[in-house]
Amino acid sequence: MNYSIEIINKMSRVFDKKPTKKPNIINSPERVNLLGKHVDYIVGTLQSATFNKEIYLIFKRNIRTHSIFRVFIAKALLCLLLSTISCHKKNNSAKNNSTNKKIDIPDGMVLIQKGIFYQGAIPDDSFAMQDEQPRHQVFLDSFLIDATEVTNAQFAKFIEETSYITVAERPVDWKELKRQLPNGTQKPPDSLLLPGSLVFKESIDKVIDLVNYSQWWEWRTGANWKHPKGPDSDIIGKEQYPVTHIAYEDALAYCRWAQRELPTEAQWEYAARAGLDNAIFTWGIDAEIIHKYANTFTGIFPNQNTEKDGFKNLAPVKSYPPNKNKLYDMSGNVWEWVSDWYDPMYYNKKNTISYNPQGPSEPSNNNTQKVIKGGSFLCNANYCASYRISARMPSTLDSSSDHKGFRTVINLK
Ligand SMILES: [Ca+2]
Ligand SMILES: [Ca+2]
Repeated sequence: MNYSIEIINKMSRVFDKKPTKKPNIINSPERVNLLGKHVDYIVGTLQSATFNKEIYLIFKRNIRTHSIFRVFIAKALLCLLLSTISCHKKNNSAKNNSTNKKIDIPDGMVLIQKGIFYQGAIPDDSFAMQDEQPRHQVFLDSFLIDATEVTNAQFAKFIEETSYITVAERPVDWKELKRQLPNGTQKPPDSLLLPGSLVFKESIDKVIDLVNYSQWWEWRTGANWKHPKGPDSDIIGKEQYPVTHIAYEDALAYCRWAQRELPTEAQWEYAARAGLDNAIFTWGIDAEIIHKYANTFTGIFPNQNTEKDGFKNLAPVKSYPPNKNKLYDMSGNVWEWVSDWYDPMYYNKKNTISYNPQGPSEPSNNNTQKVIKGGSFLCNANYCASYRISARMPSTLDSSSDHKGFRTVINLK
């Protein structure tokens, strides 16, 4: 069975429903995954402002004190004002105190207080895609979230206790793959369905065009979380690196074991924004200082990596300053699964405030993909620029690669 790049691209257009305001998005491995990650192998080888803005009442009165009576009225109003504010603060404090007393925050997690924020791209974000707009108000209850991406050490503990086998360590499920392919696609030889995962090629001499993503993505037999670059690689000494090659069900399995959940997209974005209402990035709006705050692809993607941020590949978690919520690597390093189904038109349906939104109730148009957030060490301004807070990318559930991981939450309500 031979697939030409043209056929693959044609199939890609059929499967891909994501609006493409910018053609550069096309290099994403998730595009590859739209065809089924294994097909790529076949191709590649055969060819608020938080407004937790609690709304403080501000009483403004111009009281002129020309008479004793007016002075009396002024004092009475002042007392009323002070007692009101005092009462409000007491209630707020009591809530926080009682919340803090009740909540046992596990090591490595951060409490995100309930609040309201604008989800989606700010109007001035020139990189914003159609599916990030319009931004809309969302209210969220308090929750706990991992300060870092889940690390190899954390995932290893899960594996040790459960003997769980990740999707990338299992033979390719032809029935599942077939479901993602055009009718009539013939089953490839079993030798092509051995366990493996997608790996970014680190040495690329020449890039013919930026549409042909098979130039830098490769299906590698034997690649998985313990062997990120293939059978000859390992994670020894990389315990504090984010775990990779995680498919959606792998992330869910870890969450069940840890008694956690994946964040919703709204939770992830609220936590990443950390009250910076008009920011594009977790550190503000200045794209020129990205190398100080996130592990991305500095230089010209995909073969001229300047390593200006200090890392050509993955970085250990906490290698860069946290955002204002004390969360690390919400921008870059590895993509992070969230629990929402991907629907490119989802934000268009938002014309009132949403309360704890969970995303679409079901996949749209048989588009069985979940959202991933934050971009990775492969994101670059001349391509996906998905290290922006509001950026969203669809990913098929069985897809895994060496730049995709996750973090977890504990819902408090
Ligand atoms: Ca980098
Ligand atoms: Ca990340």
